Amino acid sequence: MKKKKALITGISGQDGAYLAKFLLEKGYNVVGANRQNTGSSLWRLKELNIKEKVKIVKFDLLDEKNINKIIRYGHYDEIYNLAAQSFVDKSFSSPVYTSNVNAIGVTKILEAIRNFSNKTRFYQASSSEMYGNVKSRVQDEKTNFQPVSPYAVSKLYAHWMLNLYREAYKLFCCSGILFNHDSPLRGDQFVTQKIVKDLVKVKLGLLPFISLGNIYVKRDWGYSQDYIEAMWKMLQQEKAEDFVISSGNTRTVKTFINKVARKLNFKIEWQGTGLNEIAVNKANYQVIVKINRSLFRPTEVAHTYGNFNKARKVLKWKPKTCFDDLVTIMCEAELAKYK
Ligand code: F7E
Repeated sequence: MKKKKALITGISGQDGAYLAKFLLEKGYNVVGANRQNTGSSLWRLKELNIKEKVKIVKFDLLDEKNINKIIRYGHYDEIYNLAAQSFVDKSFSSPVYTSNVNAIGVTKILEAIRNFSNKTRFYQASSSEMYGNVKSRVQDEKTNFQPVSPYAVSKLYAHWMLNLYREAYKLFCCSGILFNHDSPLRGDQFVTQKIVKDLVKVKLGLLPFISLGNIYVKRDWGYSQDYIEAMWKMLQQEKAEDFVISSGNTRTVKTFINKVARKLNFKIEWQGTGLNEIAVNKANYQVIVKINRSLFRPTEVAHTYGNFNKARKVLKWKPKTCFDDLVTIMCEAELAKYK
């Protein structure tokens, strides 16, 4: 049987790397699309021992000609668009760039598929951020969107555009509304990896304390490796649809800190409130967590909590890794770097 061929944009990111490994194991011919042509951005592929197995092509979501060329001549069975300006905080300082990449860039891909490769199945990485400050406690595919960041607005634009192309041109395209998902390959700028890395440094005496923003927001956190399987499953269905992919649980950033601290054998005590809240290491009364006003976002999603029932029923998907295991996996991977 002919090998399936897939293009993964954002191959250098956490999900891109795990998805590439997953598809290679399924026997796909995997092409990775990357903005930079340099090897250093591909460290995650190296870490997973797949760098030599993936062909890399230069791809830029700002460049329509480049997108048309890659999609027209690539003859892909499946395209996974994981490339994005994915930092919510950065989207407040770079709203135009964020929109060009996350919103208009996706329209360029949809146009290229429609014009040159209309049998290609397309997966778009949508985000739970799109729900914003919606009132409902739990969010699913029918929940209204109320975005509260330029990032969320840009992702919502792409989500609606994809829905339009599916309806108007009968393209096979799916939007995966993924809730936060992390792993040892997560970038340092995201809160889970920042907490793990910095608290390990504090433990080893390499950093006095860690600074954080709003620790009372709640997030539905899952494990990236579980979530990429759902992306693939969406493209194997008879009918193209959108799916919420989540853990079905929600916790505060503070709970994440407490779990990591316990895992690293810190006994901590929280003192104070608001910007003066601190966590103290009870062994030596050193302050190890401080709150920093500059790390708060202008507007913030208070809580995310996803209902993945549709994915459970249609895709036969459910998360395999619980919150505690995610914390353990991330802490152990970080500690192993110092051994
Ligand atoms: O923040 C709070 C912060 O940056 C989580 C992306 O993959 O998931 C991710 O977006 C929460 C936020 O992820 C710090 O305010 C407190 O409420 O890890 P994060 P995110 O913004 O939720 C969604 C689903 C995506 O689609 C995105 O692409 O933690 N927080 N203190 C902090 N966050 C950071 N980064 N740094 C802090 O010091």
